[in-house]
Amino acid sequence: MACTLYNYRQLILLSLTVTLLWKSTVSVNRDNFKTCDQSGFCKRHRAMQSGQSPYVLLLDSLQVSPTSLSVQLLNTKNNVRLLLQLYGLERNTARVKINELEPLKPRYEIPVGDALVGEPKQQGIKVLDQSSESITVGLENNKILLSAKPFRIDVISGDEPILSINAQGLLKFEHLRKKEEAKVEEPPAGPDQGEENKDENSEGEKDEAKEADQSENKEEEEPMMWEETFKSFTDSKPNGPTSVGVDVSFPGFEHVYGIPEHADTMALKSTKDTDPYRLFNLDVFEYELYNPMALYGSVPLMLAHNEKNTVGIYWNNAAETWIDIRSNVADKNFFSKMADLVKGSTDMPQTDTHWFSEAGVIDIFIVMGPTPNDVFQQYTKLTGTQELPPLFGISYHQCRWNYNDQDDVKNVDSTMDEYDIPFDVIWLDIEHTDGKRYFTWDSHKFPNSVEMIENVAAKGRKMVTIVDPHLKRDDNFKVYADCKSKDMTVKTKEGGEYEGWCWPGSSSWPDFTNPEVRKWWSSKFHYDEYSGSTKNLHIWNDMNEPSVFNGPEITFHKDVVHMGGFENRDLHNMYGFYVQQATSEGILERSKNQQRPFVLTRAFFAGSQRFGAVWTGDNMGEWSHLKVSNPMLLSLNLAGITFSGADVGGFFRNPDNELITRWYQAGAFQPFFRAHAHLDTKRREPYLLPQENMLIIRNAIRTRYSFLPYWYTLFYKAYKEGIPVMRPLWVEYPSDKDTFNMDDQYLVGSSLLVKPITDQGGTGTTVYFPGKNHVWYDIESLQKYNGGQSAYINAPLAKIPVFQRGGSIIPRKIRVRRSSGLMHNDPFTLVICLDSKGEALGELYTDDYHSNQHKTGQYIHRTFSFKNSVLQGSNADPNGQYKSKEWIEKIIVIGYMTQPKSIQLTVDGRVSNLDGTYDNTHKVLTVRKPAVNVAQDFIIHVV
Ligand code: NBV
Repeated sequence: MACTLYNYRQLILLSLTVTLLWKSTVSVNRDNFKTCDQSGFCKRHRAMQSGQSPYVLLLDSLQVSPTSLSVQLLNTKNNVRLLLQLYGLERNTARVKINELEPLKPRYEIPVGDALVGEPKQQGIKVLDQSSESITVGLENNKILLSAKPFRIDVISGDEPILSINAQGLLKFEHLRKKEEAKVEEPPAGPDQGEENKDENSEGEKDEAKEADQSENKEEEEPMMWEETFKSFTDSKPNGPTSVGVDVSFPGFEHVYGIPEHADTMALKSTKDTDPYRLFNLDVFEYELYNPMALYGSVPLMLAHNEKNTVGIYWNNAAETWIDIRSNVADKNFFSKMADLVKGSTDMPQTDTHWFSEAGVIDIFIVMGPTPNDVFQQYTKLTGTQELPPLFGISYHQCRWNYNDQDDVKNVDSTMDEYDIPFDVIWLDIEHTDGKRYFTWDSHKFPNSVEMIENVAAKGRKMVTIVDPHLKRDDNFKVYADCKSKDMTVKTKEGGEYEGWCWPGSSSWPDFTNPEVRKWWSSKFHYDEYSGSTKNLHIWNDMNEPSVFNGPEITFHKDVVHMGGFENRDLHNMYGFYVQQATSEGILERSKNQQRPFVLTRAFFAGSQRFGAVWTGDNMGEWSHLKVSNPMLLSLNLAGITFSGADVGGFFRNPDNELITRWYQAGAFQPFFRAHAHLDTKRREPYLLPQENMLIIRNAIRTRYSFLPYWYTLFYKAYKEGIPVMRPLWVEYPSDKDTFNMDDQYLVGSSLLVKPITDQGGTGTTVYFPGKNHVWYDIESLQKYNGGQSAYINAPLAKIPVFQRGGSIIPRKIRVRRSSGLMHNDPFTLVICLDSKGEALGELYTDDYHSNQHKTGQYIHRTFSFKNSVLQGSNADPNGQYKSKEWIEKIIVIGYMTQPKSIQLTVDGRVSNLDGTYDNTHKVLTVRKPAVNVAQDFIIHVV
């Protein structure tokens, strides 16, 4: 009865607020989200005309230190001065920061240690040339030219410009001002300020200042500067206009990538006929595909790539940001393309981008490559690499909204076993709680959560519960009462507790931007605080954009106040980042920093990769959403967030048997692999499907498990070096133009080529095999394909087109068990695909798969090479000291052309003979039981 009553109340509470969200069964309710035209600052920046920059560098103010320079920038229209700082940073990276010289109060900057993992290491710069018009500095092999009038920055690599800032003259810096100052008719602040400046400044500056005084062009008051209304919401804008923006051009580049999260192609499109790409973390119900609307997370990192170079910029700003893109190639109309064809025009391609944020400062990191891997390393030096997940994290996850009670969990767990379908984690969504009070359990449905979790864990599995950041405003709810009494919630602009609506009804939100609040939140995961939890329980953060049902654009009002008096406007895109950070630190702390946490988040920002996994939110059980999952994940991977996935099966709607089967096949080759479904959908655990589909899905999951050693090694590389696990083809084949737009096939590491079937009724697909001298082998049929060409691959329902590169050695575990936890000590099979020279290389990383001891040397990193019929296993890293029970059970050499006479193993100087078989039809040599421990050096001679 209590339960019915509760549901009824809940229903009423939510019906008022959520109907809007729930009403649409077709697609996103666009009315809930701003267009550029409805956003004052977006409109103002977008309206700017190129070639009219009022900014000049005051070179007389130049100050140079060994690693940086600073120089003032004058806006000749309003006489406001900015300070530009240019830093040389390690690894071919530069930083350009522009702030007001004398802001009325400090403008928001993301604290160092948050998005940026630490203070970036500076590196020497050299002034190469200096005149009254420009200054040129050298940084490693690149030159950075700062021109004074009009102000622009050009980055030159060798002799070629690769990036320019303000070349279009779109720099706009809305200085902080008092409201009275800004009236249209008032005389500008210029003359007074000019007087002051005269005393302080040198000759050259006086001239500029004089020019500014004489300028007729006063900064005008424009609509929406001091207040903005969207639907029934008024944004009070107590600080008035505060936005910043500038253009960044990539001469020589036709392709740009990154800036997730958008449900769009991997190669970004011109926004000439659309809104700009928007970065503003939002809960977008039933999101639309192939448009630049904002989604749950934001990483303001853009990469530009051509046959010779890869460069990138990281826009270190957490406010709402829009990015316009223009391309002299894509934006050409039909007639000029025809004219080019006739003239044989060789116009250099160029992509022009225009970035603008509602608040903060301009803080651009230029990562200068020149290779894709250089860019990944440069960027992850700044924001951190992907934290190494525990092995269960990259295994298969079984989720739905909701597993109803303990019996349900037990049932799913045992039925998966009955059908021999491996899985590692079973998840509990919001219904497991006592009335959406996170950290609690519904005592009727989950009377003994510890027993439930430990039963699941007995098979090497884990559980995950959801913990959202909204707190039910109920004084009897411990977490809320504590948060309130400690005065830790986000505040209204008047200073009261901010209240909004979410799942529990009336809710408040802890101010996660405050490190003290994060510490407090972390403590809530300690075993004595989160009762009913155990070490085998991990966490899922949802709704952390944050989602506020009755807020503007379903999120916080922009004028809500965080620590230090900063508005949500200043830092909105960091909120979700902090939620995951605090959660992950809590899970880490509860084990006294011994165990790796697993935390999934929906909202994210640059650097979120340090705290766990990300998923692409509420997709739909439709073919188009399966298809878009690849470009969405590729964009995330390019932007450092490599541990990412999409709900397998699609969250909304009921996918048919074919779609869900194909989705599992795709998910099995994506980094984070979790099936999930909406509360209203039909149950769809794999064993509920017709046998044909169940068997295919089981096979896809088992294939994932067999490749776990390879995935784990790739995640280690991502953790160590920042190289993404899931890669566009151009990352490995940077000069192959044909790959620049490819986002329906991709590479896992450098050795697996994957092209999942994403079309209804698809029975085959054309696969492009990159690398002119490469060969590729179908992982099942072992059929060989030459690189540098496309081939049609038959792919009936049971087939996943996946190919191993000739020249690679992939470690696998062929004996798949119920969970990866039960496979920890199982032996490896080395699958060697030979290249055209009969050679191959590979590596393997292993450790205890769950603790942090790998950070103190408890790991093993091995390399394998096959050359001249000799396989050699050696240590890749002498610092790795882990004692593993794992051993090498089998070696399969594909593409070995002659039947061998004998196979000899040498370990520690001792020689023994090994058994082998040879399949002459497929040219496959199988070597049995070398039985060497994974940490041992060995040599195998095939004679
Ligand atoms: O917690 C319920 C769901 C969750 O299952 C989903 O994965 C999240 O993206 N959550 C959103 C809230 C409700 C969405 C309609």
